[in-house]
Amino acid sequence: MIVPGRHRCVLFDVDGTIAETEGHSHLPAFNRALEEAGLPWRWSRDDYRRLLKTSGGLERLLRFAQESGSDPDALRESLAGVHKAKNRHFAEILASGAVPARSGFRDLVLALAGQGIAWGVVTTTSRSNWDALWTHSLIRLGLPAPVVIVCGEDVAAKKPDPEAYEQALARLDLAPRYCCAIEDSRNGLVAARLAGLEVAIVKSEFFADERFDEAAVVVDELDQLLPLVVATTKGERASV
Ligand code: XBP
Ligand code: MG
Repeated sequence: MIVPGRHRCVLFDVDGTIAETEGHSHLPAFNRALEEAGLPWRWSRDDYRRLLKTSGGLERLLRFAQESGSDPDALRESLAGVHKAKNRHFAEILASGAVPARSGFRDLVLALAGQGIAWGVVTTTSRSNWDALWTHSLIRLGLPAPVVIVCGEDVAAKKPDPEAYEQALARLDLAPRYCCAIEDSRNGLVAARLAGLEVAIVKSEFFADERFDEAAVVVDELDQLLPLVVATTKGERASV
């Protein structure tokens, strides 16, 4: 699926793909922000697994409000405040160094770089969350910087809409056949496929049981993509 000689850039999703941010940081950050706001809602891991079907933290809060019998429109302003506080807590958790990159991420990006393949970021999380992950977990890995970064604020429609991937391709000025995507969720898979990209799925904590039929390959860890990329440098078949 990763094709040296053709592919110029591998586009990485962030949450769940580069790092297990959802359970380790977004979920506790949501619960801290809800408590701080004086709301009675607390989310368990099972609640959060279900709520994650909705991309976007604010959208997730609005959905929960509706499910709880509240009027989401009446709560939009206060929930926007809760969401902002959630991202502040998220940054604090990241600053404690508690959320490393997933196993194999560093080696994979370096192996790609060794073949002249750049990497980029296509996420529908907030830019501040990407910045926190980069600053507190990724920068120390000594990687080349991503050549494109698309975040939630850059798009009108979040995954599974293809807009974020289409925007990345437009900024790179590349047709889909010159790139591929690595995702962990069905929403991300659908977004990338609708933008015309081949997709590798790396299973993550909350999405491991989703349907990934349209993926070119499904692995448990990023490490499993590495030998296939390295093999291609030895002149073997250039396809993962
Ligand atoms: C990420 C999301 C985000 C995060 C929370 O989607 O859905 O909403 O869970 O971030 P993907 P925000 O991994 O598919 O890009 O609160 O900043 O939205
Ligand atoms: Mg994800």
